[in-house]
Amino acid sequence: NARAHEPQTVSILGLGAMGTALAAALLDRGHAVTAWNRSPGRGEGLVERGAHRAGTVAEALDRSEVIVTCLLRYASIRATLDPVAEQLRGRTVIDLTTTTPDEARELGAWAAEHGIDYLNGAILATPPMIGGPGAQLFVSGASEVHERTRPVLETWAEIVYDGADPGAASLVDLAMLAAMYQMFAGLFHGAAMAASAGMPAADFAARAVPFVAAMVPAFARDAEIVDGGDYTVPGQQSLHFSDLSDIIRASDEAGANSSTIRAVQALIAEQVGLGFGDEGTARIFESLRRPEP
Ligand code: FVH
Repeated sequence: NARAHEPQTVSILGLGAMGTALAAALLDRGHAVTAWNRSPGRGEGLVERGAHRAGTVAEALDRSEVIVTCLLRYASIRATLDPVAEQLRGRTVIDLTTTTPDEARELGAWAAEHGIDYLNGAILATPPMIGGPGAQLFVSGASEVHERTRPVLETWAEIVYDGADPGAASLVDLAMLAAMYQMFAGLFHGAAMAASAGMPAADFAARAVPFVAAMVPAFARDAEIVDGGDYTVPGQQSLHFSDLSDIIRASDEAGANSSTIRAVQALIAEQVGLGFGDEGTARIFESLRRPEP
């Protein structure tokens, strides 16, 4: 429980929507915050709530042992931290910018080279959710750094520690976002098909949301089959039975863009073509675990 810990001193670099929310949550819990942003006019209200506004990155670093970066992309982290690498020696950087796993690993190697403790974090929340229920933060990097910074991390969200590989938190974050975006693309495709008959998207949503919500938990069983590696487990729908050509024809007849459903059909066809048509649909995983043929 973050409230049970001593107040910490934290510098936040990057006062976009997320950086501002992170700083505000720290202030709410009594931590001392120094805030810096590349351009003026961001981080509204933080000074009034008690934050110190640093005019330079160097000044922000001077004031805290723990430095949080919440910037836009990997290049912006390096542009901000490279010039102050020596000043960061012996300090701790928690990077909450969205990065790929390899970018996080590269940043970890850069930090180690300069004697900087580093933790990678991936936020699964919108700015208004920070500090409230439902916000999650995946972190990875040295367990000692994770343990030591936990009072700060818990100010923002529920923490899931993904282990010592700095890239791990980014990998799980982006894997979950990949799943989410593809699920939404499927829903929009369904709405586009229904729209051809004049159905408003809201009406489609009212019927599709409960259906999809009821189907999603089945993924947990599919996942067990994937982990077991035996796709012949009884009770599954077979790949032969999962032919999607009716759906594709209906989509074409509706004049909708059928590319998303064709992509799923291609994954099924790949496994059927390899002779696995009698096995369960969870075998689609085998088409997805490698690059496209
Ligand atoms: N907002 C959200 O819902 C998502 C939730 C999931 C995680 N993301 C990630 O958080 C990072 C920051 O997102 P953000 O929402 O705060 O983004 P912006 O409001 O656009 O602010 C961007 C800040 O980055 C600064 N910045 C950009 N480029 C540079 C640079 N080259 N050097 C220094 N700072 C830079 C920018 O500064 P300025 O443009 O105001 O000067 C803002 O402070 C992000 O990785 C999300 O993927 C948020």
